[in-house]
Amino acid sequence: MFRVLLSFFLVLAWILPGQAGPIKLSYANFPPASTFPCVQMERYKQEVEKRTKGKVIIETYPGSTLLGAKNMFRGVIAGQADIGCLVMSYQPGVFPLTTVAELPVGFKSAKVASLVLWDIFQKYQPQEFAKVKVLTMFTSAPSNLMTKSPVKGLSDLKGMTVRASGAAGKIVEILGGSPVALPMSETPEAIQKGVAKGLLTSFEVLKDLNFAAYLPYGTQTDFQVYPFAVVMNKDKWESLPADVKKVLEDLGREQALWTGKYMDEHIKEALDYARSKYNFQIFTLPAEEQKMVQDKLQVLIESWKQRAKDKGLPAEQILEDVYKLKAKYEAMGY
Ligand code: 3IO
Repeated sequence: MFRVLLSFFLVLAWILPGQAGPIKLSYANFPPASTFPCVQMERYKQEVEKRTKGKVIIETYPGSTLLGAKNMFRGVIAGQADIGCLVMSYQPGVFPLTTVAELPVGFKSAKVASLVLWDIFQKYQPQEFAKVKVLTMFTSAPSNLMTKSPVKGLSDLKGMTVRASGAAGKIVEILGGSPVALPMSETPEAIQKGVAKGLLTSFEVLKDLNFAAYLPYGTQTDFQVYPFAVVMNKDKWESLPADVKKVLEDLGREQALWTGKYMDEHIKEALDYARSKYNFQIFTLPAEEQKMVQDKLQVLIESWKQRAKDKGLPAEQILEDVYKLKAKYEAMGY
């Protein structure tokens, strides 16, 4: 009798944790906790936990502690993390459709670019994300140069090693610099060791990764944005109850907008910090060079179109939608 009871309780103890108690989800991120992809991750965690009334708990892993930048997508597909945050620009060729968002189409804010990216994703439901559930997407703010020595014109950029990935790397190359393609998580070391003498990304890293201490000069170029996706393991997604799925579905666009807004506002704060603490100085390219740069960068749009067409995507239509959505959100005052 005792043995029967014992095995009964053992079986119960084995079953119960799977039934009761909150659903725990791990969320991996590649850059340090101070950076905007991790700030949005903490906000996402809080909102999900609040809206599911504690039914879901998200455990966050910033700083590549669970998955790094380069194995984020694979790792989430394989189930090493339930959720992961990735940058499409870090894996050339893997995201032929959503890399439309990293083209130099003249985005002026992260808010507009993030909403455009989300809408394009929703409309085209690209095959490149078929193996995961996409929870949200957003972008960095338009990229600017941060450098060890001032870049007041294109001649100053000649041969300069500049950390930039994806389309940003191609921009550096087209303009005569020498791109160093590394994810943001490996950039502080590259800058400190002098492997790269500059950086092409949004200005908020001056504060969040303290790059202002190493790179006291800026050039306002507003080139392109880096597109991000937050993805969930598909089996994990399918295992979630309907009410939890609804909370996550409802949060997708809202999170894109929140993150874009946070990014745009945080940049002002970071620039104030860099100016007052490190006397950070910003230059702009001469007007005639700005025009020339715009013309030279058109080749990126053409080559994206060709690659997209090769993959059977309606490239012209996608690009037209990008311009239309951008104009729409700009007119709405975003
Ligand atoms: C970025 C990535 C990680 C942390 C902060 C960041 N700010 C802008 C980006 C965009 C990006 O992916 C990159 O590599 O510049």
